[in-house]
Amino acid sequence: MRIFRPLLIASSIATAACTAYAIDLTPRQQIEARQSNFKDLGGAFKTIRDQLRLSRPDPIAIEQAAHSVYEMSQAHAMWFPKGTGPESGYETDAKPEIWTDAQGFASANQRFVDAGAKLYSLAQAKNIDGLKQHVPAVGQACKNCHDKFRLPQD
Ligand code: ASC
Repeated sequence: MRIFRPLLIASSIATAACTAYAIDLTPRQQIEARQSNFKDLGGAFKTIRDQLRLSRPDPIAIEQAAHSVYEMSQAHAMWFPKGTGPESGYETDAKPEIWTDAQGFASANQRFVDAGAKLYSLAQAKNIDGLKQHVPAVGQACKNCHDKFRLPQD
């Protein structure tokens, strides 16, 4: 076991460093990270939609993208710490309602959490027909939140 101890310690330090980093982001860094995460999320969802349009969708590509969507669906409520709305003075489409209607935001979030989990489980099962049926529900979960909590897009 001794051989492995340095590795364990190294990985604990790395974990602690990452945690500290996430907590120490400034509002501006937090907003930029959030915007970049949403681009990744949109990209992963697009990969799935594009694959499902092909005559022979690639189940591995779908599963990888669905895993990304799933992970981001689990994490994304944490991308909105207090102080990262328009009051920060930085450019953001996040509406103040995210924080003033925390319950509404939590329930919109939960809808996406559920849709993301189902998406990933269908992808793991390589259930192409099930995915085709479920993808619109995922899009609706995105839209539901955007309609209430994101500034209208031009
Ligand atoms: C996407 C994406 C969104 C949602 C939304 C669904 O692919 O980037 O924001 O789907 O358009 O209505």
